[in-house]
Amino acid sequence: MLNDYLSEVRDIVSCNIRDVIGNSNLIEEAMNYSALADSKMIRAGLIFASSEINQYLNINSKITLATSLELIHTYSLIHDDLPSMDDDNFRRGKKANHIVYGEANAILAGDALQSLAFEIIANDSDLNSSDKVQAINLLTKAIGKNGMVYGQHLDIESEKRRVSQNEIEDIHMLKTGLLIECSIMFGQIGNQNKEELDLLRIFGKNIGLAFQIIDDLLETTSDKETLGKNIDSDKKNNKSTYVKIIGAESANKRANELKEHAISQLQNVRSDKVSLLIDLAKYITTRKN
Ligand code: GRG
Repeated sequence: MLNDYLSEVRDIVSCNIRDVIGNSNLIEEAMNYSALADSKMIRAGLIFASSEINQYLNINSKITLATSLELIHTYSLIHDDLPSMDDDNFRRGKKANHIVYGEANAILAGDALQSLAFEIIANDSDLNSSDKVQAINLLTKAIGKNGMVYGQHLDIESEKRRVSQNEIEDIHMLKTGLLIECSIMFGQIGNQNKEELDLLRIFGKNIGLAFQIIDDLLETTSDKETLGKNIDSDKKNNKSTYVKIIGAESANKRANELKEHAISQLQNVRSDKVSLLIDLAKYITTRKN
């Protein structure tokens, strides 16, 4: 059921990614190479599931917002793999972008994916101006100098020293969690109910952190083929990970606590359509890739 749902989301969003990127030059080719590679599109799935609970967004705007977020996520992965970042040569089951297109073009493809993510929100014909400002605000806060980019900086910094559990939670929250939280809030664009928004924000925050803890765990328990990326990356870069700091068992326990805390928020959301969000929260802590 959830697999069918995610597969449908992937089909719809991939189709739009193809349309908005186009294919008329090498940078567009490099953008397509990574954006259309095999991926879970969990963030797009979360946007659709979040919007399901109160239906403020129409289908076109859901597709725009889901595409925008997946473009940003792809940009972050391309840049994350660069020699100056994590220096990885394999991503989404194939050679990393810079291995195929060269470092300069990979940087440019990432940059272009980022600007395109904002362009498609600005050009959406169904969102009103205030919705667009809200979406752009949510996204810039999640990915900018106090969000994902800063998380990446702290992550690189953490290679040189031992960090505490609190510090690693902060890094994970910034680097990965905020974009997942943003997915939940994207699904709520148009909702003015502050109480409901607060509950859903906490839901997003908790599953976002759980997602990265499971990512750390999978690097130690899974294999390159299943994950579609190198499994020795954290070790090679001497990265501080949740598993390294508190051990695999405690990390798994913490991820499950976060999932339960997330799901408990939904009890106070007045909607009978929260089951997809619950299923996605469970999927995040049981996923195999
Ligand atoms: C600005 C030069 C410059 C670089 C920024 C911001 C950044 C680089 C990197 C962000 C940090 C990052 C890549 C976090 C990764 C989080 C994560 C768990 C990625 C994997 O996500 P999945 O499992 O992957 O959803 P798929 O391939 O399924 O989409």
